[in-house]
Amino acid sequence: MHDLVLHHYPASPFAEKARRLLAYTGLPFASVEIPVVMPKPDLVALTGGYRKTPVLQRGADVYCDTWCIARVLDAAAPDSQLFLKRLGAVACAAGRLYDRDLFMGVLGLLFEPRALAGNIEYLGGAEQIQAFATDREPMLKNAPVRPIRGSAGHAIVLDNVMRLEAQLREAGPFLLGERPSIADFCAHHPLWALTKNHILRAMLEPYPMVRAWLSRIDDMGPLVSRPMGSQEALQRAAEAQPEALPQATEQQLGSVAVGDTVTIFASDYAHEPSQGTLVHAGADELVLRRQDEHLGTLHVHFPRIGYRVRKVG
Ligand SMILES: N[C@@H](CCC(=O)N[C@@H](CS)C(=O)NCC(=O)O)C(=O)O
Repeated sequence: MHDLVLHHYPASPFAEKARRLLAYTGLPFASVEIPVVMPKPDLVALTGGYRKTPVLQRGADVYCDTWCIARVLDAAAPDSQLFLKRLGAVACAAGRLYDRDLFMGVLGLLFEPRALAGNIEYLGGAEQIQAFATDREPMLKNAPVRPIRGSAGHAIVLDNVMRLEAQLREAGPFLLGERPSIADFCAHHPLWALTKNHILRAMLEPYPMVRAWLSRIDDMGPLVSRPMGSQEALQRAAEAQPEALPQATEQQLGSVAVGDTVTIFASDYAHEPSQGTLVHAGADELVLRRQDEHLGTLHVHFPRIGYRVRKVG
């Protein structure tokens, strides 16, 4: 089996979700730092279009989105039981809401005028913040999901934090009991981003159970990683063959079928499509086979939920 390679950058909350999952599972990985803003030619060479952060690579298999990544890590470290047997449905449903609503609420707060100065240590200087804004504006244009600004964002964050505080006090140490689950990692990363902003961090002062739970996840580890250059990661892909596909459990995809040439793109924001042959459509994931001039055959994996598939031609 090939080594795990995480393509990410330090300030990304979703990358922090992947890093915490890696720390919890204890799986070693190589770490490729990618640009915060477009262009990202070496990342896109692997994905065929998808630009979001993070992406996990294992040889010639490329896993887009933290839900795909979590499933790969859970399979590689089965004792971690990220998707719990009891309460698994609740863990996933809660996790999806945290990833969307809590994350978008925190993003809204981070870009309020009163918090902007607090992003300098987090995102870099004024120039980087400007480049970030210039890159993200078109990415979020016409997106059905956007940062929740003003009092609405504040209300979502506070509501979640207050409920987490009460629940953790009654039934910790993790959200669904004794073991961490995917829900903990989905709730953690937006609040981690909040604590990176020294102005907003104070919001968590009155919530000791939440702060202790964040530290419990922050302290998981150690993170067993070594730095890798993007060219080495591409070479790994070029030298490898994709792993065997899962047993066929074909799902309904409307007018699209396995074997078709399709594009797959995120339905929320950053709609850059990846194109190839759909070679697997399971309950959890879609797999696209791409032929790259330099890298050969790649399998690019997407979660089934949150992505659209369109037939080409
Ligand atoms: N659903 C995706 C969301 C990933 C996401 O939105 N990541 C942000 C960074 S935290 C992103 O991609 N921003 C644009 C970029 O990095 O180019 C996942 O779970 O991985």
